[in-house]
Amino acid sequence: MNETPKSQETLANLLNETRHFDPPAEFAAQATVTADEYDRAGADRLAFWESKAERLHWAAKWDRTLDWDNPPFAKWFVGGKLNVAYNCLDRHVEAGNGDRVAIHWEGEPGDTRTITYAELTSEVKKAANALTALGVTAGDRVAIYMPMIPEAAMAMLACARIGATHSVVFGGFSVAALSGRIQDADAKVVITADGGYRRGKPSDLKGIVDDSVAQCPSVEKVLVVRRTGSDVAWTDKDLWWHDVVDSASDEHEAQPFDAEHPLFILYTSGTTAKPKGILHTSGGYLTQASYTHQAVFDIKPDNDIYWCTADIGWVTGHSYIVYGPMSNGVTQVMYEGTPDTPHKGRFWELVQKYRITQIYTAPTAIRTFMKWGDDIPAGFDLSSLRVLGSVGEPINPEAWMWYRKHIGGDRCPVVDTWWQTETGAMMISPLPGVTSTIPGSAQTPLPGISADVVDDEGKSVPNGGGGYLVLREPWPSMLRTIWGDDQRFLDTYWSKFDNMYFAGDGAKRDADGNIWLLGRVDDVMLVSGHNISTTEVESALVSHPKVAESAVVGATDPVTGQGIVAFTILRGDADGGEELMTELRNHVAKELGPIAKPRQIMVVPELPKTRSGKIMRRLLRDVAENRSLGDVTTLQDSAVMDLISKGMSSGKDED
Ligand code: 6R9
Repeated sequence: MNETPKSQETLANLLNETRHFDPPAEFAAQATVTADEYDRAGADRLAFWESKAERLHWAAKWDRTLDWDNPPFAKWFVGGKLNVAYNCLDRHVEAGNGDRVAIHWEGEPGDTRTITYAELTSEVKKAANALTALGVTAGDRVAIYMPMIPEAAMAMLACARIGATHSVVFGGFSVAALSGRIQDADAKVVITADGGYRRGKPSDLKGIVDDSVAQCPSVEKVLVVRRTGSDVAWTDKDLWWHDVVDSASDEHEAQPFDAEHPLFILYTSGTTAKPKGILHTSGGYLTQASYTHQAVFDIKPDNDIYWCTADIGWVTGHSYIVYGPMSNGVTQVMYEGTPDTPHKGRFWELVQKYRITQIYTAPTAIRTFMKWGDDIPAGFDLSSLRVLGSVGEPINPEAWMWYRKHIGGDRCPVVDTWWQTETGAMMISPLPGVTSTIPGSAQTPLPGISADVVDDEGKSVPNGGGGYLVLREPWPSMLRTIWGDDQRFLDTYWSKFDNMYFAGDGAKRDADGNIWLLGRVDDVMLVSGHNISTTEVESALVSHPKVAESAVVGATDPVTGQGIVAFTILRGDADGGEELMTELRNHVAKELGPIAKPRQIMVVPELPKTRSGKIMRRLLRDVAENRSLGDVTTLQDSAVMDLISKGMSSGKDED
């Protein structure tokens, strides 16, 4: 990792100079969180986190902030008791904000629902009573396999309310993925829907649940929300949500649970191997999800209309649709469908319609919008926006600049937030109104977080150096273990370095100490003895005006060890002939040095991604190496791999 082609300057060089954007004075003047947060957290980290825990309602206060006697098994707010759903719902109603809209929901076909905090509280109470009547008790696991409808959030909160541990499985996953996750968690109940709308068509969720449940003897009941009205097969385990929830009482007193009570399991496969059931608990998780949401988006619950475009089946949906925003009592927009249905301006139409103030989306979406053209967002009034967030992958400087200019009107701070399913909440991000932002860098650990970049020996690298991203101190929303597999938890995250959490990402520090993420270390390529990050080559390609998106992998090369193979989506009507391929290869060589010149560039119409937008480089490596494809269960769209094999026949360039 230490010897990238032109070392630390490369990403900054893509812009010729590193640009800084100071927070506008008016924004800074009204910012919720100020620069002294860093000082307070630095002076006494545990006292800082206690002050953030105090933003929540506790039925019993903790007697110890952190128990780190048996690392890496942390306990936060030991002895404290709280109810997570009460914190997200009842307390806002009790504070007199029951009439505030919790969710402006927009279905893909254009149907809408407006749900206030009072209504949401009442629905969750009913669902909690219904689950209890089905025999679900504290500690049981409930699998949730849902489209993006309000009942998905209600189901999660109902579980939280009764102390059941939810395991949300993304609604695009296959029978193999769903049944494996149900079995691993030994779930007692599954909550699903008859379908949801995506790209104009109802998806089939119930059929996949039926085939999965047939392999999962632990499942006693399946609760089905009617969304699309499609015909569905019915088994003797099935119950309609509207039959059991609508008739349940809306009186339910939330019982407090221990701060370390399991809140949810969320499976993460990364892009390889058997999925890991990441376990999160209650008090510490909610403390950090809530605080980071408030601080990083400058949340003002009285005025803001916040929108996170993630799916609820991704950790971003857990922390920044359900637990963060709702604990802060903010109004949010929730959208069921895809950005291109019925037209490519759908997102911007929603911003205009609801006067959205914060948007949180992924670089892959931003690059897609760039590809679709500047004129699309230009056709809508986006002047309500105040903060723009990015998450999921490194955001290349070009996409960052486009986001700032074409969505944010050069007015809104852009916050690039680095975190993981495992970290539970944001860890590295600018603070709007405080940080001078730099396109392409996640920059600084948030207050109370100690991230570092270290070398092979675990020593901090100086400014200008590169290495591995680690977290040196426990944080409140950290994963507690891998469900049922403490050993794998130790091996995966805690064995590479002593007393440090290894995130699996490469990173470097620029001359000013800002952190730049370089992608997963497993993706780093070794070309003629030089470590080259896929992110940097991708960024270099995307900085060429004719390239919309790119994914880079290393393929075995008899001469250089690995050769760089790039899969590229061109912008608009660019012609992918030989000449352009040569131009692109030279462009990378110019930006990063000749060693980083791709051996081969293939023009493709799509890239294989997970639903959270992460490129499945493993599959592209299989293509580049001419191997048969490995496990594709987490692929967002299986047709993509056919498109790629077709796309590969055009635009091959090997000299
Ligand atoms: C929240 C989420 C985690 C991995 C992480 C890293 C990549 C996420 C990023 C980022 C660079 C950012 N990642 N945010 N890389 N800059 N702002 O994405 O969780 O799905 O578990 O993925 O995503 O590689 O290690 P998860």
